Amino acid sequence: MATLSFERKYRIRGGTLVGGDLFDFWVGPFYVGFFGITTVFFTALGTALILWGAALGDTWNVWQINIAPPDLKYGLGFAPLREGGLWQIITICATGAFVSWALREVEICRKLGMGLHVPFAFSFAIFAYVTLVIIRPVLMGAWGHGFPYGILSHLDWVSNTGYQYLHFHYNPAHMLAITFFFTTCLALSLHGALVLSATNPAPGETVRAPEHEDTFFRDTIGYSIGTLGIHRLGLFLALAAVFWSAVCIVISGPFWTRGWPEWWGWWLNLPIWH
Ligand code: UQ2
Repeated sequence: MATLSFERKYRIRGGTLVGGDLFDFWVGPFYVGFFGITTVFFTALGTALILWGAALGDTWNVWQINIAPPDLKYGLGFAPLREGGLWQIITICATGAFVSWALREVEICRKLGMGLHVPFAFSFAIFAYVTLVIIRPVLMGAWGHGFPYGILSHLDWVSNTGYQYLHFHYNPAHMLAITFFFTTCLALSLHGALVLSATNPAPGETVRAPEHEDTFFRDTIGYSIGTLGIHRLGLFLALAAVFWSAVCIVISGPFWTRGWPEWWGWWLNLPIWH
């Protein structure tokens, strides 16, 4: 079915979560909806505040621009705009824009009669960001524990935060997250290579169907996870990587304040060694 005739069938009223029919319209190819309005609002305000924060700084070098969170002395209160208050409002705008975008995805899924897998997956990315700039700072009692908004400055924050716990690679949740990131890469490279090898053959060769893909993996490793299965596995691996990333940082500080190598003392202290 051509895209335009398909859209005539599905570009229909309804499926909105709030606002009824009021925002249930399109602008060109884009669905608007209540959450399209809130996305544009938070994005425009947040971007303007980032530009303001950059203008208050002492450089326009894109690598060095930095908008820092408040000093720890402000705790969980509001800080003056120039002393982290901008960072606080930008964080509200960013969270508002991300959540609005996820809910707009939900409305579009409902119109199309699709599952909610895409907004569900996006919610994990939002969760990871919210963990860094809201959940962990609240658990530690100060907005100053959030990361600064700047290209090099946020890298410095990651490095410094890691070294605060001596050696972050000994954090068990960090180990799990990295393993899931690597396995995600393995799964996508296997999948992308397999699909291209079957559907994009050399000139003169015929395109192959999924039974050839199954057969390739049955012949090489005795098992094929299947065309639906590889996508379920890929979604699981990617979401697990993001989930354990959020866990590894939220336990650092709120639940473990010493170096991560020391955490493994429980293993060294098992009675079986004595
Ligand atoms: C597969 C299959 C696909 C695939 C891939 C496999 C026809 C087009 C990549 C093979 C994947 C397996 C065996 C799982 C590997 C496990 C991990 C943890 C990486 O069988 O079905 O569909 O793309």
